[in-house]
Amino acid sequence: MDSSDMTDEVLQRTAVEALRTMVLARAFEDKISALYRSGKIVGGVYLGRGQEAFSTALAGQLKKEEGDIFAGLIRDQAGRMGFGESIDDAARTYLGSVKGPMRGRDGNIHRGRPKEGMPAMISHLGTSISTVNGMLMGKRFQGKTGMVGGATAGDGATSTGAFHEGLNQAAVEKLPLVVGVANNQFAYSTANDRQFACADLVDRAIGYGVTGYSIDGTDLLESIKTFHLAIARARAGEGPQLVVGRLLRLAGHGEHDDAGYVPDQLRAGELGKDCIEKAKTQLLEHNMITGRVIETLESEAISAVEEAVERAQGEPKPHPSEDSWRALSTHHLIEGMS
Ligand SMILES: Cc1ncc(C[n+]2csc(CCOP(=O)(O)OP(=O)(O)O)c2C)c(N)n1
Repeated sequence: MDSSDMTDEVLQRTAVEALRTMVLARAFEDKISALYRSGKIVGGVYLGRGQEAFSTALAGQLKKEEGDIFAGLIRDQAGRMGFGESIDDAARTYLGSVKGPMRGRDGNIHRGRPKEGMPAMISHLGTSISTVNGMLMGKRFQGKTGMVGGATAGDGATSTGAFHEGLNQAAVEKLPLVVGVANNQFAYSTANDRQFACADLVDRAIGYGVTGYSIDGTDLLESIKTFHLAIARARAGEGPQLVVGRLLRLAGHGEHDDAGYVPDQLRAGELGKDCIEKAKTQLLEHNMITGRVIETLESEAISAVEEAVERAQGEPKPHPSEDSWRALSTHHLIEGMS
């Protein structure tokens, strides 16, 4: 099995859909950033700018209707949308609307729809691996087969005990897990050379006994082909797959951070290239898309974001005494209580 199993037609369809998702995620995050700067968002705002290609190349190729799972992190707006999260779900959570999936009670990025295969994000780095393991094992115990679980981690998350335990457990259990490690060179302000001593994080794959891939995470087509192969192998029972993408976050750790610790040389180099601009050029060169379609994707994304934000802004916040403040981690969330 190799990535050439992907026909030109499927590659083109996947790439155009991925670009649509990337453009939508960027438009949404640009809007959220502007709202944050004008004091309209409570809590922190963390963006995935520069990581959209890698994120959606994984999640956009998972099939939630077939029982797949995706556990994204703070840089995975594009992945969430690629997996099927609506702009309304995202906008309502940032703006505290009671109509959002967390009913306006949980912060910004801590949202999900577990019943639909998307667990709410846990901040503790590395823990999403064991969350997905548990969901996959649960399905296994129910006799369900054929699904894949995707999880993401930053370079910093790979140094936690939770990451190690999760990946080790997935390898021992031969779970159909695909982990996308977005190596954006920094864990907050700590650079790679202060985080780990191996040459490439993919070197760890052999220690866990899992298949590893090291790719340019700013390259959409390379990311799609690699995740296509990794997902197919996981689905075919070949066990966990670890994909490490080299990239750079084109934002601060959060919108409160000016990322002054990122050297200009790194920003000016290959990793500092904007994956969306790169994808547009790539798709145009391969005759997969026209300039006109790109313009349409962009204008549709801006309108859809404006409409969703306006809707969420007009909706009520949770009522302090009349609404239930029961924790959303109960079975009510799992069962899809709105
Ligand atoms: C176990 C744990 N330790 C520390 C933190 C605080 N923290 C939040 S984000 C972050 C940096 C994460 O870096 P990385 O995993 O590379 O992801 P990135 O933010 O670069 O996408 C840290 C240290 C945490 N959330 N969990």
